[in-house]
Amino acid sequence: MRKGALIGCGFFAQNHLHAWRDVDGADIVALCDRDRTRLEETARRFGIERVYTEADAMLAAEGLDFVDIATTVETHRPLVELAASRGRHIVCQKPFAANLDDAGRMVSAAERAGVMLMVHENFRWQSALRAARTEIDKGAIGTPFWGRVSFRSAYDVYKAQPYLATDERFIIQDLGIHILDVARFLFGDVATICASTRRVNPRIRAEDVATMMLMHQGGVTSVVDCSYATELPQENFPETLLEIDGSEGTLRLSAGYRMVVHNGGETVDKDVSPPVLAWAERPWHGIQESVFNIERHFIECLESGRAPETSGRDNLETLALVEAAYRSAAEGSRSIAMAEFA
Ligand code: NAD
Ligand code: 89Y
Repeated sequence: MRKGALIGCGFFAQNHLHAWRDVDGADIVALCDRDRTRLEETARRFGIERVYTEADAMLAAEGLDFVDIATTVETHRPLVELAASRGRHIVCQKPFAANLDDAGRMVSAAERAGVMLMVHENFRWQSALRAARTEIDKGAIGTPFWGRVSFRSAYDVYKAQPYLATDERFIIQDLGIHILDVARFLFGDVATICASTRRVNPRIRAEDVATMMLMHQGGVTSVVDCSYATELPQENFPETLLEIDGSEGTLRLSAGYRMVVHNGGETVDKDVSPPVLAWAERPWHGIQESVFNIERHFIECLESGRAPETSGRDNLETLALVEAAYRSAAEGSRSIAMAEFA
């Protein structure tokens, strides 16, 4: 059994803790939060007795195998470096770091300490998106040449995550980061990107709409589009929709988790709805299942010694896309070569 501790007992960490209870081979034995009220409420909810308001005190006192960092981005670098200096394996929430320089230093710190570092980049672990990737890998649509990865919603995300309305950056850094990572997961690494952004909601500080075009190294062109200003007749939050065209057919993942694969005159229509785990709540259930899947993956990687799919080093590529998208948008949607970020 791997002993872990969670740092940051806020909104999303509750999903981490529910999921850890279901992961074989992991046990969360201690909690840390600077906010004593949140810490104690969470400790009571999950029956965890060992609680700390300071992460270094927790790391000094507890014999842990890993820490799971679920704080917001400003504290990721000091907490990752602290955990690495104590020789603990690390899971860190997205956005992994506030900038690429910090991210590189965090990856180096983990590598120097010989600990595993996984970014909690969970969207690609949603079962509907994995089902689409399985179809591509099977060759069901031949060789993909074009794709669209789309997330459009008017869901009130500001209620549970008020910092999204006041941070200097919003949709690319918070949500686009996942959708860009899904584009990498489906179509591979990226050669160039261009982006446009805008703010539609006057009550928030930063951009709530972003449209990006990516030329992938393997030859696919993709469009990654995100919006929290899109009121549809049916609210699809938090579904990521796909349109993928290949040399032999097409794949569509539409609202309601409906996947349609068309090839050679034959069309297969499948319901790829995620399960609603015992502790999950609609509409978050697909995301909640992906939290369980990525945590299970982390423990499997610790067992096998394999690098996690979304290791810190891998995530540098996703973070570089975020930076490049902001740069492109600020420079009139100029096409940015990812080599600029190497
Ligand atoms: P939150 O503000 O609700 O919770 C963060 C908690 O961390 C707070 O309770 C705060 O007191 C605590 N904290 C901050 N610094 C600390 C420190 N140094 N030591 C101990 N505790 C500390 O934030 P949230 O909405 O839960 O978001 C947390 C992270 O999760 C963010 O990075 C966010 O982007 C991410 N998130 C991810 C997903 C996903 O699907 N992957 C979904 C929502 C949020
Ligand atoms: O913070 C975001 C995330 O990671 O997934 C959805 C979200 O909660 C709001 O955009």
